[in-house]
Amino acid sequence: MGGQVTGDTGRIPVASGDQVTITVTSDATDEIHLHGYDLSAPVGPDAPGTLTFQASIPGVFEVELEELGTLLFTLQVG
Ligand SMILES: [Cu+2]
Repeated sequence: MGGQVTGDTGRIPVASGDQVTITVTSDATDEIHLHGYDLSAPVGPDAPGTLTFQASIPGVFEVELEELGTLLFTLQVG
């Protein structure tokens, strides 16, 4: 929002094998990108972006707004 990241930031832990849903809202049109899993979804003022997946790859992965190159948070699996 206004170029700032709000809400859950930092490192978010989930258990390996969990079903995970990431929802991002943004006042700018961009794309959510989860590194490692290489999943992406569009996000913008009209609709939130959502990624749903099984956390099958252990590790620490960045979730960013791809166009802006803005780090939203890191996902810790395992
Ligand atoms: Cu990326």
